[in-house]
Amino acid sequence: MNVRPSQKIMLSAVQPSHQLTLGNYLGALKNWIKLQHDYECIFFAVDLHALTVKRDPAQLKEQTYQAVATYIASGIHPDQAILFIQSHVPEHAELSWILNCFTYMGELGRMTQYKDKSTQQGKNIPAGLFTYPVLMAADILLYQTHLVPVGEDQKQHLEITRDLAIRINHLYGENLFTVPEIYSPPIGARIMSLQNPQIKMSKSDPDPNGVIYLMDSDDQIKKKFKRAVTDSGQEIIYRNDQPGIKNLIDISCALTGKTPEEWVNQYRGKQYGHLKIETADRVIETIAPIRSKTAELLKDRNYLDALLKQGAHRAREKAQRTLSRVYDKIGCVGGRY
Ligand code: AQP
Repeated sequence: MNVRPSQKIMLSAVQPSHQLTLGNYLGALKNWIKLQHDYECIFFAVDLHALTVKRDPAQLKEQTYQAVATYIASGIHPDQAILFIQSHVPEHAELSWILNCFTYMGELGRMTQYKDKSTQQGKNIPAGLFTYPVLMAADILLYQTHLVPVGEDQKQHLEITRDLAIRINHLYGENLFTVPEIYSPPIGARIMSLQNPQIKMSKSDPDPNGVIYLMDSDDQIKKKFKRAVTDSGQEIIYRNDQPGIKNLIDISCALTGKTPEEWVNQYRGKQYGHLKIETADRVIETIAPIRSKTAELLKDRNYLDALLKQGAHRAREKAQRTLSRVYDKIGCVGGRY
């Protein structure tokens, strides 16, 4: 069956595990906004995913609202996209259990994010950290999603999602699930920490100086860029063995659409300090309006609650359609929906 682009589903989400970062914006949100007119869009805050690590309940609630407000403040159209909170749609957890029964321990054990996060966790690793990619597969397959825009770090989880869809479709002889495509931006898919350009910029980095949060003040942003770890050379070049400088150029490219060569030419004969200060200015230009719009939206909880309620309702209609087909195909007695 041919599907017109307007009928295709684009879906993506962010964990409200902390305030959103410049990495989340450049690797994910900016692309949601760019692509939103070509798809029917589903965006949500994955609070159940955030539970894989111990959280302060009040903070998790606040950051969940903040994530949704940031989507809108960044440019997602709230009257067009389906916006909701993952735990408001119980079908995610239901499908996740079913998918767990089709997922192999070996494939989950190979996930880089599991290896990294379980090492940080030490003893008593929650099972949820291990099965996280299965819940993510449920998030996506529930809506017969065509396209998932994500940063580089989530590509491996998307591959498992695709494998599961293909495996289950093959077992039940029918296209139960749409096999989703991955969209990762050519630049900006992996923004690195400003303090350690060998690791990605992460919301939950214990060193806040490495992370630009979208709610950071102009002053904080300037200070963080000023302190950014650069390399021992003098020249501004774009090379893997100069990861600190490369990261600053990548940030400028992702913000402006210019190429690394254009920035290198622009900074010929200039010093690292110029690049740091001007990258901070470019970031502030983008982030400051998002920050103030987010703060404004957060003052009106009634508006956000009404929007999220409507979003969950629209999402459940779609989710229940998939889930009832799945129950039927795998042998559970139907009739519930
Ligand atoms: N540094 C990054 N560069 C580019 N894209 C990034 N993303 C995350 N960090 C970067 C993309 O943002 C989307 C939402 O990510 P997530 O919140 O679901 O989980 P994550 O990938 O684990 O993000 P964080 O910031 O590192 O969170 P914590 O510290 O809580 O684990 C995804 O599309 C992701 O690729």
